[in-house]
Amino acid sequence: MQQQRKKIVTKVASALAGVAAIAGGILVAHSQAMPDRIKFPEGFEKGVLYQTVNRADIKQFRELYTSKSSVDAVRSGKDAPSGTVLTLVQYAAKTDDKGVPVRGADGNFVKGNVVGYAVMEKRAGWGATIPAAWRNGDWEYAAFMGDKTPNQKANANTKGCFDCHLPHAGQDFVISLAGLKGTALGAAQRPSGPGTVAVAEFLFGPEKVSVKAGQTITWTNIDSSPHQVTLQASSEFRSPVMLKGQSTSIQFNNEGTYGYICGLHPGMKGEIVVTK
Ligand code: HEC
Ligand SMILES: [Cu+2]
Repeated sequence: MQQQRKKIVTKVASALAGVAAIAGGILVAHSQAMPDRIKFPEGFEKGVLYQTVNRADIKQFRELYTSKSSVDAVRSGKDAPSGTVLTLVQYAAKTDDKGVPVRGADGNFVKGNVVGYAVMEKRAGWGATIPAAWRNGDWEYAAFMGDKTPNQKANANTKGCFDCHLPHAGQDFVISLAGLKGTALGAAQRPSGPGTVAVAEFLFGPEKVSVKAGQTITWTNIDSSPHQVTLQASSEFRSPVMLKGQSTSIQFNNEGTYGYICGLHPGMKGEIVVTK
């Protein structure tokens, strides 16, 4: 065990040698301390199931849990209190013989095996040990395998977790905050017509849109999962996170081809072609 841990730490240290100047020993110390800091949240399922997600992009069904006291605090307008644990359970979605996820009567994907758990825990003071460049307040991250043992590989590089949640600083780094608050919007209408793109089932539709310079494209999110238009132009541009029913518009003034992805689900891709 001791030896195994030493090996992992060495590997992290060398893989991240390039950023050592900024992060220094802190990063290694953090990775090393990581698996001990967050324990598997036994009994999480006795808390509140505050959101489910059909992850069509990776064929998973997800359940998000936290304690009643944390839900109550957030719903009364406070930040998630110290001691809050958010548990995300990842199930493989059952698929038909064509590999398409099967849906139950409620419209959700049907659960297969648990493939892993992702956990966020917040404790006063924890943020101080995380390099300021990617700190998420006092949140810490950990991943567990389907059998609840630590996911060593993911835990050796939790920087990836911090990086992806960092743009959500405005909502306490909790991407599913609307679900936690109970403010997620209801039914959303699929938009149609020129210059509109629907974001549904983890796809941009149509995936490719052509417009004349000066025109505006409007994206509307139909999914209960949040999405975000992220243009990969000369400098990255991220739209606000769109909850169900929300829209975002971008005016394209310059000719060219603009590839974009979802900032939350990088596997989602689209393209805008702007002509004269
Ligand atoms: C590619 C971006 C990305 C990375 C990397 C990432 N997450 Fe997330 N995370 C999300 C999104 C998007 C959600 C919202 C739920 C969903 O769509 O599955 C989320 C939700 C969560 C939640 C539920 C609370 C919340 O913020 O909504 C937890 C807990 C969580 N992630 C933990 C982790 C852990 C632990 C890691 C690293 C092992 C990690 N995440 C890495 C994008 C990411
Ligand atoms: Cu998305």
